[in-house]
Order: sequence, then structure tokens, then C-alpha cells
Amino acid sequence: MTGRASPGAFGAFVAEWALPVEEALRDLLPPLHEAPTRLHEAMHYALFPGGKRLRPMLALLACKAVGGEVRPTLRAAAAIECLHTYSLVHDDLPCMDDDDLRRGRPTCHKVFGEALALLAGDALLTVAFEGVAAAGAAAVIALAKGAGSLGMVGGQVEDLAAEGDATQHTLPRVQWIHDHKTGALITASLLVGAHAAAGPAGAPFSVVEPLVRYGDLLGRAFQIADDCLDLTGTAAELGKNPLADVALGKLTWPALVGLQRSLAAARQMAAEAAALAPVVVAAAAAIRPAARSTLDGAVALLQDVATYAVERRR
Ligand code: GRG
Repeated sequence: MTGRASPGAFGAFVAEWALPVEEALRDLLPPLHEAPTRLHEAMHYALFPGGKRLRPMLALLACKAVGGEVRPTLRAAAAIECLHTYSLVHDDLPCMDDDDLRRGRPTCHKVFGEALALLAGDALLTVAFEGVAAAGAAAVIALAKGAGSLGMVGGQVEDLAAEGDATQHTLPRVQWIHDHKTGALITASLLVGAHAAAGPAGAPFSVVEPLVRYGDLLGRAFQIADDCLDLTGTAAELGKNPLADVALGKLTWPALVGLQRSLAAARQMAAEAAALAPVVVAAAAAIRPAARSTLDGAVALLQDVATYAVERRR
């Protein structure tokens, strides 16, 4: 993962797993030369080169944090990135946010046309469920719930509805939208990793509960930081057009309380997430005492990624 703030243990973790994630993505995707080639080109175009690959890293990190083997979880982690990339492709469409720049390149529909971009998104969503099946039924359910109408898609619906409607512009409303549009998939990524580590029965409630609390705070902090970056970042840093939220009249934290208070809120939430890191790891250690030595480094990893979520520049 590139970008200025990728500190400490998490930076090292990303350096270790970035290439295997790329390999798992290529493994999961249909090859470019397979018919229908234009569709597969559009899928590859949207995925490579990627963005930060945060969600697959979160899945791998959660797997490690609950005492699992990271490598067998790569396919499920790659699946989450496919699903996330579908959401970006659809989010950029003219009927959504209508953007022409993503990950430093023209958006998928600008290159392949709207119909093919829509279908490439559909195919990325579908292949994601093929990939996550490797992590077991609990992981599939977690991903479906996080990505569906009660999660990401539901959040997107309300995000669009709030555009330009000042009556909806309140902090509880923006928080709800962030929790669903962004937080649900971030939490689901962690859950996929935890369920993959746990085997067929999935992770127990004692692990899931603190992990969900951690993920929800991380997701909130991440999206507030995203709203702030829309105001302070450049197209070169972000790989997408800055000031897009302002242009669309989006409901954002900075629009409601200003940039400085938003950043302070994001940092506070990241600190609260970081404070939960030992709780998550202790819950994992309670059910897997044998894994205690590998769990030692996991607290720092979970804490570093919380810092990264708010201090990043892209
Ligand atoms: C079903 C027609 C249809 C559309 C769905 C689900 C959806 C459209 C949109 C999802 C909502 C969305 C795009 C939320 C934004 C979340 C977010 C902050 C995305 C950017 O994530 P990063 O910064 O991006 O991790 P990279 O490029 O680094 O992966």
C-alpha cells in the first residue's frame, strides 16, 4: 500500500502481503483472453492497478489478529477487493456520482461505455462471492450483509437521497450514511478474515462482537478522513477529482462542522478503535491460547491501521 501514512507494523504487513494480494486477484479473475474479452478487459481495467487495497489487507490482518494463517485467506481477501471495486465502478457512473477520474485514470465507463462498466461491476460483484466461499459460510454471509441493502448499497441509496436536501443534513444522518455506505464493508472485511481463521463454524460471538465495534469505529474514521481529503487533497494524491462532494452538494462531516472539527472527530474515533485492539486480541487469545505468541504483534497492527485510516493522504 502506498500513500504517505502507512506507519509501523501495518506498513510492514502491507509490504509483506501486497504482492500476494495482487496474485490472488489475478487468480480469481477470469483471464483477459477468455471470451467475452471486452468484459474481462473492463474488469481488469477497474482492478489493476488498484488503489490502497485496504479492505483485503483488513481481512488478512483480522485473520492474523485472531490467530489464523494468513496465506489461505488470500482468495477471500481478494474477493472483497473485487466487491469494493464494483462499488467504485458503479459509484462513478453518470446515474450515481458521475465521475471521470478514478485511481488516477479515466473511470471505467469513460473507457468502456456505461453498459459495459455496469456489467463489469456486476461481474466483479459476482466473482467476489465465488472467491469468498473459500472462507466458509459465515464469511459469505458477513460479506453479503455488509455489501447489500442493509449495508453498503443501502448507504449509497441514502447518500444519493441526501444530496442537495438540506433537511437531511444533520450529524446523526451523515453518521448513519457513513456506517452503511463505507463502514459496513470495512467491518465485513474484518469479519471475513476472522471467520476464515476460525474454520467451518466461523468465529465465535466473543470475537465477532469486539471486532465489529472496532470495525465500525474504523469505518467512521476512514470516511470522515475521506470527506476531509476531498477538500484538502489534490487529484494527483487522490487519483480522483477533489471537491466532488462540494460540487454534488453531498452530506459530509466538513460541510456540517468544518474541516478542523471533522479531523478531530476522525482522530478521536481512530483512537477509540485503537483502544479496542487489545480487547479483540484478548478475545482471540481466550479461545486460542496456543496462538498467543503470534497474537502479540496483532495489537500494534490493529492500532496502526486505525492511525493510517485518518492520517493517509490518499
Ligand atoms: C448497485 C447500481 C448500484 C450501485 C452501487 C454500492 C455503490 C453503488 C456504491 C458504494 C458506495 C461507495 C463508493 C462508498 C464510498 C466508500 C469509499 C470511501 C470508497 C473509496 O475507498 P478507498 O479510498 O478507495 O479505499 P481505493 O481506490 O483506494 O480502493
